[in-house]
Amino acid sequence: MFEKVLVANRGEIALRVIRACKEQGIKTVAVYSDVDKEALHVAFADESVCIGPYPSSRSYLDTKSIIAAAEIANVDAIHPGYGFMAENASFANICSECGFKFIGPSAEHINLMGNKSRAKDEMKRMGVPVVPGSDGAVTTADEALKLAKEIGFPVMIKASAGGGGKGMRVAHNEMAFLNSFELARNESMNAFGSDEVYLEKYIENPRHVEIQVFGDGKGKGLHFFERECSIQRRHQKLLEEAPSTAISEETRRKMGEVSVKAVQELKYENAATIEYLVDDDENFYFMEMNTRIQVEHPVTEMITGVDLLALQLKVAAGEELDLEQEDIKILGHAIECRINAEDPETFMPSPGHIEGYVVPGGFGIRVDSACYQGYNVLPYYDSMVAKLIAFGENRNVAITRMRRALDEFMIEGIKTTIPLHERILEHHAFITGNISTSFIDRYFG
Ligand code: MV4
Repeated sequence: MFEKVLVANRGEIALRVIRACKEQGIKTVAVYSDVDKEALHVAFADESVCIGPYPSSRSYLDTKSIIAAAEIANVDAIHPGYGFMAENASFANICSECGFKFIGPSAEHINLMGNKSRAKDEMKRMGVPVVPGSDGAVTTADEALKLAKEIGFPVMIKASAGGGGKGMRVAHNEMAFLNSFELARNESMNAFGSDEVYLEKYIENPRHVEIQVFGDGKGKGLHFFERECSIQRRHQKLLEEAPSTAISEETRRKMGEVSVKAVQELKYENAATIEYLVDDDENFYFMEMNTRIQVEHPVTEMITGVDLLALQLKVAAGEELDLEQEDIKILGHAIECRINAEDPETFMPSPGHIEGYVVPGGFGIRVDSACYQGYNVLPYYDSMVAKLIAFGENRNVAITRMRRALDEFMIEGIKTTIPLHERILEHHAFITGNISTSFIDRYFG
């Protein structure tokens, strides 16, 4: 096992990594920007190194500073968490070249899955169902229109370099298509520096269901069932749960099977999430493969009882993946509420000083947060202040427990989305599991 790991992140995920390291007897090194010296990840780590000023480009996204910190502290490995460096293939490469194990997949796998059109082709080749559409990228408007007519309207135009909803357009008919096509190409060029796009049949009102997977890099793969992430606003997830209310045992088995097959064939190493769109008939279609540990990983940990961060460290250190698919079972139901420092009505950021902070607890409750009373929520970083996770033997128990915990949670001095979560959890459509990606727009828009 590693002796010392550098955590190239901040906030709750930095704490999550440090906690996993501590439990395996691994020393930890925190890195921080000058505005983060009061942050809890600095206090929790064995050592810390300041890597620059607050613009992320000069600290948490600065490869040279992070590598210099790793050299100074003499670590064996670097954990990127999520966001920042987590899906940066060049960073993963430089880590290896400098003799630091990147705790994640190979740069090649990050690269492959970063190109959404290539990722889709590769998945299709491995027998994973994909949305009908163009095979690979389309370049000319003539070719695109011809293809769109073959696919049938409505059609979606997606940026190859996109993901997470950026550079996407829907065209409902032939009239609107060419304009949407040009808009999508321009948007994509401006956002990603590439105007490569591909086409797909548009799936109305889908659900977002994703499979947690793991590979040992030598052809062994495992899945940890699904997470339902349909409750989103502008592609930001608000609440996630596991298992999904949308799929039958049969679909669950199929989604797990094809996902594991892909991981095995790719010889993928470490944690990943395979995202699918699911329609009302439970057809599922590959959307994206995220090559990192995700924000919502705790719901999977709670329903399976497996520490996914510990598993990341073990696999990266070259230890055997001593777990078999039959040993991974769904033991109950878990829900995660992402609590953001935002106005719950307008979603405007609400950074500032936390005057009072009382976290909920009790049976089945978990809080992953890097906040404390007196902490200053900074305007420079994302607004998530806590993840509240409730586990119960079934969905109703998890809902009841979450409502009880939201009621206990006191965060004073800033606005938070706690009241929004309370309203979601008492909504009839949510309680009956009747949710899709339109839920927030429809009921809270
Ligand atoms: C789609 C789709 C409908 N049809 N693709 C949004 C994020 C990006 N990863 C893919 N997305 C979508 N792709 C086809 N062919 C609808 C969405 C979509 C969506 C997907 C998941 C969760 C929320 C969403 C909100 C709007 C649109």
